[in-house]
Amino acid sequence: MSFSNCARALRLSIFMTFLLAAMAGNFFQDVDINFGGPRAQILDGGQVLTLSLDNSSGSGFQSKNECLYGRFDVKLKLIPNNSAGTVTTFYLSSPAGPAHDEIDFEFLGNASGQPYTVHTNIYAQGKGDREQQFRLWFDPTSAYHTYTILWNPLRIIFLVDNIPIRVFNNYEANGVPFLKNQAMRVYASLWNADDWATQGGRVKTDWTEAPFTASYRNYNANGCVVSASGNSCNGVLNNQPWQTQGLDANGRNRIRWVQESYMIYNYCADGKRFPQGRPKECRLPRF
Ligand SMILES: *[C@@H]1O[C@H](CO)[C@@H](O)[C@H](O)[C@H]1NC(C)=O
Ligand SMILES: *[C@@H]1O[C@H](CO)[C@@H](O)[C@H](O)[C@H]1NC(C)=O
Ligand SMILES: CC(=O)N[C@H]1CO[C@H](CO)[C@@H](O)[C@@H]1O
Repeated sequence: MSFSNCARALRLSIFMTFLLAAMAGNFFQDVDINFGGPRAQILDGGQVLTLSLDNSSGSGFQSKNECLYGRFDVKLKLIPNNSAGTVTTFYLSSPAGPAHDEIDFEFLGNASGQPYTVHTNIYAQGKGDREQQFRLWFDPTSAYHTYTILWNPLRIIFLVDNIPIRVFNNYEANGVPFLKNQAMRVYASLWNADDWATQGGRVKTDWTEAPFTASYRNYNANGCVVSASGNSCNGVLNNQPWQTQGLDANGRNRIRWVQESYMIYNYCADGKRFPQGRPKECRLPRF
């Protein structure tokens, strides 16, 4: 191979490596450990991040970037065996404050052999109270599965292995606040919540089994990054599929299947909680 071919091959391979890194995400480049110090570990050259919890602290990470809209994917393998009392999370949040926005995926642990609960919630301008909970159709502790938060100007979609489980439509025109003015960071954490998480707080964390560990990989944030130099989407919001994504007929069939078979709590169906009437979005089309 001549020198110039070689240089070209080298340039090409550097370019390909960069391209793959940009597509696959790399925890060293994309996130900061924000609590728990050495309980959070980045492994395999940035491909895997483990969080652990012991009797003195949990741990967590946050994205370096803040986004206004995006598609955020991660593969997650939850704590095996007895995870009672623990909560593992993957969520978006704007800075804390009385009008903050937040989109939550929380995984509530359980005693060995008992099912995890997937807890979801959405805070718009400081107000949450929009919980929906699900069981999973697989064991989330035996292998990695993909959990996705998709957030565009039209709706928010929660997906598990690319199957939509929940949609929150933009019903601003009907007076329901939507998340559209505040950029958010991605967060993930593992912490002790044995005062409420498992079977209403009756089953406590068994510290003799600590440390508890959950593993994340294939983190991929594809969003409009907001920084001092502007917005990376430059106001263009239709050049990538996620930016206008909704549910097609297949997606609607799948979300119906999930909600009929695996939803275990829906705030919209909790009449006791809303004696003055259910929230407005609950009276509008679900997807
Ligand atoms: C925490 O766990 C360690 C190791 O098992 C143990 O030595 C220590 O006493 C525990 N601390 C508390 C506050 O329970
Ligand atoms: C744990 O298992 C019990 C019994 O199957 C179930 O009622 C509960 O919803 C499960 N999840 C949590 C987080 O408690
Ligand atoms: C430490 C422990 O109890 N590990 C067990 C967790 O559960 C798997 C099967 O679900 C067992 O193979 C491990 O021995």
